[in-house]
Amino acid sequence: MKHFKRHLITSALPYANGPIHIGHLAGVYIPSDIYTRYLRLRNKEVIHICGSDEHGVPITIKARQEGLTPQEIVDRYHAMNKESFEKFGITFDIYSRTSAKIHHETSTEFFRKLHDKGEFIEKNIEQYYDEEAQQFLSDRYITGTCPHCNSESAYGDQCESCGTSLNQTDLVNPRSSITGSKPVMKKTKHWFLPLDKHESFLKKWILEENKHWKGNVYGQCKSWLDLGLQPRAVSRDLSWGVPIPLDNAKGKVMYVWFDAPIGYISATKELTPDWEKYWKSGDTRLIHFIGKDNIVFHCIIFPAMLKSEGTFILPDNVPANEFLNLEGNKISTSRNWAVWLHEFLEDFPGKQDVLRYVLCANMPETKDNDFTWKDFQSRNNNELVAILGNFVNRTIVLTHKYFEGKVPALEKPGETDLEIIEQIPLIRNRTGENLEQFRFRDALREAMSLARLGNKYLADTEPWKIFKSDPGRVKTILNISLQITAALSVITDPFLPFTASRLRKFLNTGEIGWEQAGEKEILKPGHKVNPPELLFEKIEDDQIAEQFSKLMKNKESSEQKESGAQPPKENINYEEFAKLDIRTATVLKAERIAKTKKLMKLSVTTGVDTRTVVAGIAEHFNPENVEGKKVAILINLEPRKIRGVESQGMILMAEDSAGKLVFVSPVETISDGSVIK
Ligand code: B3M
Ligand code: ZN
Repeated sequence: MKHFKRHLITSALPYANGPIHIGHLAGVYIPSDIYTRYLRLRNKEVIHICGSDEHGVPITIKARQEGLTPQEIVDRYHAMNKESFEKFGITFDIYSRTSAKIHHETSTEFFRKLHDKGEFIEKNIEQYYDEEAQQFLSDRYITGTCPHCNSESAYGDQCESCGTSLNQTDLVNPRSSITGSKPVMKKTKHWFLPLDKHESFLKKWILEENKHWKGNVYGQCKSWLDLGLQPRAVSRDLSWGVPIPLDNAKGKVMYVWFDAPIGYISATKELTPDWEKYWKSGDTRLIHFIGKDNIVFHCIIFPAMLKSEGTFILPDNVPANEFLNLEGNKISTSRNWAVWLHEFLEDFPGKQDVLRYVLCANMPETKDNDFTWKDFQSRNNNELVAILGNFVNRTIVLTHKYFEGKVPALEKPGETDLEIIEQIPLIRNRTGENLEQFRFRDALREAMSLARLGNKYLADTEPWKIFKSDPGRVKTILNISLQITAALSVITDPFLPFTASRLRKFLNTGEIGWEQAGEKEILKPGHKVNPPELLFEKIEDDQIAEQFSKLMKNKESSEQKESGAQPPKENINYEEFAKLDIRTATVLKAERIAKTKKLMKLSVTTGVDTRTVVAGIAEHFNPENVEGKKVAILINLEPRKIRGVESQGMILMAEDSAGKLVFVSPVETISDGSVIK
């Protein structure tokens, strides 16, 4: 293996168009944070880079929907996401953003260099254009039917239903998401990165030299490479993004996936004047933490960009994760099927480590995995409370009870005691080895096995029963238990940083290094420890039920939004309903009311009488199509003058969310004046 002097860790830059949820955390930021914290504990030179990805079409669409500018949208979510990460103890050395000046400069320079070196090809291509909005439609501005799965909401670049990546011309029945109109084809010029030119290099580099990458990552790269690579457009006709720095490129910006990964470089520049040491020396180990949907960009496209530029290092590893599902369903922002970090913090204040623990234990390392609230509760109650919390609490309480809070001496340890002591460095080592292989779940299991071991040791030796008869033995048992607690404060630190820091507080110690965690007497006899506090508390059934019903409620309201159905009105009682006198009737005559767009004057025979009704239907129907219609009419509505015409009743109509209007009329013939009840 190559010898590296320093580590450059990057975490995918989340789009600043929405908050962060548990899927992001489990897929990217928990593993990258654990890994970085581990390296720091081992005194390695390391920086961890992240920031907001603030360009791209979805941000402009969201801005348009909310009547705000894209900058206002990204300002909001950048601040919000930065805070969520901080509160969850995700320790970036910098959390920058791609709307920053330094990023625009860096990506501009990068683009220009590739252009000047002749690394791009320029092409005039046909693209969909919205004539009403006078705008080219790229990526998510165009929707249509997926040719593979017939989903009607596929985007110009991808179908989210079946995951296929698409070209906009693949879409059946394309529509503009701006105006809903049918787009036309128009010529436009774009710059392309000729990935095909880099294919043989990429094949050798990935398929031969990086066989050690995770199976899911290697597999995805291989299938891309086997399919053969094509030139990829790196510019877009858009106004939001980094402008293409060329004369003949007005109204064009870089494709978001071109500038976003350069964001790692700009953020490093912002962090340190020494940035080139990280990005340009062969003894730096670059590792990208990402989710599986970003694999092609980090393993194929960005490396091709870096290679074309010529002075940068390439990633040594890209330990991408698969997806985390929620209660058996795919996490979805638009359907509000997610657990949002800012909401979790409100509902479970101070329980960040519990979530970190559960997300690490269920990390989708090799395949998609599921988060359930039941599992959250049981891991908290049965593992964190019952094992880790219980062990630490008993150890410290007993130390205070028997030895005034002072670490007792290790007196004449027996064979079983020595075996326990030997286990400490072994467990630490196995935890570290798993982390180095990006096996976070196994690493956590190992770390917890030390707490299990301690818990069992106390249960087997029962020091509380033998203190009177054999205080010397109790000293040994508690010395060892305290050493285990001290080791736990180190090896749980990458996973549970808040808990580890509380452990250090209980133990009255400063930071203990990874190396020290395997030493014999981490805590010296006579060292005074603090009185304990509760480390974890039980989570009750009703808290879990509440979370579950919150999810269900979110789902229902977003389904209503999707179908366009309005939420139900408040209940009324039967008496209130019975007051309505609704009858079947026939429209005899219909005419438009002059000088109005919407109104029509109807003459209706109700079985009781013939009366005049004014209805707002003139935009939807022609009078001749209304005459003779069987309708339902509310006849005891107070008469009202509308545009000089007295309206005596109300014709019942149904209207959908798109504004389509139809008469509510009996399907079978029935005489006029029949009561509807
Ligand atoms: N913003 C995609 C995502 O959040 C993208 C990552 C950029 S990393 C350079 O999935
Ligand atoms: Zn599809």
